[in-house]
Amino acid sequence: MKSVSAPAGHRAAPGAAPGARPLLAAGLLLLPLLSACGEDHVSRYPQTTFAPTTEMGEIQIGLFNLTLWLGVIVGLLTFAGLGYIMWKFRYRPGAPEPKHVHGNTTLEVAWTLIPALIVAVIAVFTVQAIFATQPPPPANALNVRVIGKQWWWEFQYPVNGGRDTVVTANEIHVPVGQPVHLLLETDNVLHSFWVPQMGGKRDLITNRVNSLIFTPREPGVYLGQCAEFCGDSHALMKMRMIAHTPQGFQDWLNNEASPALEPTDSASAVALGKKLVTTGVCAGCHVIGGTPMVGRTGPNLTHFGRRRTLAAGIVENNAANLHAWIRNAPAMKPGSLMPQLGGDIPNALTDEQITYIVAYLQSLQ
Ligand SMILES: [Cu+2]
Repeated sequence: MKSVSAPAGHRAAPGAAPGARPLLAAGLLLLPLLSACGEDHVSRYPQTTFAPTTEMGEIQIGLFNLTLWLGVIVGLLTFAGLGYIMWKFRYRPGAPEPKHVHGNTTLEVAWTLIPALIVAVIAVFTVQAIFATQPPPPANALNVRVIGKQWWWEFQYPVNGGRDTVVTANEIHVPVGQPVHLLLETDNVLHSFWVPQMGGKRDLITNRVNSLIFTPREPGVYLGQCAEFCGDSHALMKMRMIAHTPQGFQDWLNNEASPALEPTDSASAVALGKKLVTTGVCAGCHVIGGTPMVGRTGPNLTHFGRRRTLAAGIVENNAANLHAWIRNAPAMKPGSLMPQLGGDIPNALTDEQITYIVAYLQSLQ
């Protein structure tokens, strides 16, 4: 084949012959799959489904790989056949006209049976996976009630034999080595719980409790988010799953079950902030254990200072972000039920007052 130079500005990779372009394109298409094998894959793509850490996730990636490779084989065979036929019966000046063929029973039976067989194989493994990933809740499972909100997550843990409940938001803590049984519900629209490395997503449906059971294996922080369009800030409805050692989890749970610490110095910024929070506008929507606050619209803030992020995982939980959030939450999260509280509105909190509130909330460890 005679080599032809590509026009300027329209070259393939340097040194690549024009015939190498289809190969290059195929390589580029396979790149995401190859990058799935890299060491830093999870740090580059924290919501990856290619690095499962539970049995459920492994079963699901197994199904994906099965259908992927069957598809690759069928695709390669089809294009090889197509290429061969196009080459063999290409136009040649003066050649006789090829024989006309109308139907071929053997071929037609073959290309009906083979796909049916492939689909049957996929079906057997899929049905197996459905049963394997939806077992009845094991007796030793940790039950966590998950409630989808617009746009954040509430997590409830029964403690003291079910007499009390630990309520937290946006960061779900679990122990490794123990099955976790999530009881998923919503008090508004549809949402979907999804921490990709833990396995598949499951919907939160109005007037129904769905369940999701998996056993975390590796301690760590896993990113997740709502996977069902649920309104203005659906894309800002993130969460973190923190998998602890069993002892680490118990320590966390014991701390969560205790009331918030009292400010030690009654003249401090923390104490001034506590007064503003517990007697002011915050009390209408939030609860802080150990204070008279009873609001149920917003997240429970009893140990807010320990959370890594705020506003359902969209920004780091630090003083500057918290200040900006309290000042004007809807500016950070469109449609937020938390109203603008500072800035240019009637009866706004002053920046100084917000600084005290931030100090108090950060002290809630
Ligand atoms: Cu949602």
